[in-house]
Amino acid sequence: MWRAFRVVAASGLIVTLGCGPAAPKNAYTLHGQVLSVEAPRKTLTIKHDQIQGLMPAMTMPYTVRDEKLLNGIAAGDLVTATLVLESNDAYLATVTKTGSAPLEPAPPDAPMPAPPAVKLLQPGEEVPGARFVDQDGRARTFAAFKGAPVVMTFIYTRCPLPSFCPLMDRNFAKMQASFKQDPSFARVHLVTVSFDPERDTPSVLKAHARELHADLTRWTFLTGNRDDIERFAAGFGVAVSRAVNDPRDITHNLRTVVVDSDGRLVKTYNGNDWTPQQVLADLRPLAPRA
Ligand SMILES: [Cu+2]
Repeated sequence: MWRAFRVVAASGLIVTLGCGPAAPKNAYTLHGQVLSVEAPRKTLTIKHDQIQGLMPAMTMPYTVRDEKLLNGIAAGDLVTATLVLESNDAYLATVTKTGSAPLEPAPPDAPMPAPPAVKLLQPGEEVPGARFVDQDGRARTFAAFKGAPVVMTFIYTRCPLPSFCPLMDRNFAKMQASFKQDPSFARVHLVTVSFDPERDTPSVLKAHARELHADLTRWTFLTGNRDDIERFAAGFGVAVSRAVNDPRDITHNLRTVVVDSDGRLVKTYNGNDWTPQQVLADLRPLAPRA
């Protein structure tokens, strides 16, 4: 009897899977509350619970490919959504409203320091000095990169979404490959700064660099004192917030900057939709004069 039942159950499972829409391989279910909806950018920010097998509780912006999924979804809605991860992208394939709840006001006594009151650097302005520690544990200053154009971005290695920090890494790896093929980029240096220095220690960054096949003579990974890094990063518009009760819950934006060989800001890219080709075009006029 028991054996027969198991066979039926097993075949029932096969039938269910076989008849459903092709389930994406890397699909995860998330439950959370919508904090904001940005329809023009097909984006909604969701504060969600742990996603089993993928990431801890987190507040993240997620995109949808089908904007109709955002119809009727508003801030405060409780939702269940399907997050699909592809090697180069992440998007929500379903968003289902399950209820709604008042949005939690920010706790009045949140120990989160206000974002450092840092003036946003303008093109032509010199990047302020800052101290870091590199992937080999050596003290580095930003000023030491002077003499070569620099492309710099800000990430954390545990970022779970392929379209965020890991995309910055992939773009940098592509640029590194282009630099090797074109002598006019011979002296350009890549710099990746982690804004999660507690976890991104020099040895973690070193392993990360190895995974990316980074040539450490051309690409430096920096960590250091968290407050110093946040202040430095804020000058470029990088905003990082960490949940009060779970500092692993990092919400962040993306900024990638081009700095000339005199250490002056040339250009800032916001977000994740810049391409290596755009940055190479920015670098061409900066190539060091012979
Ligand atoms: Cu990230």
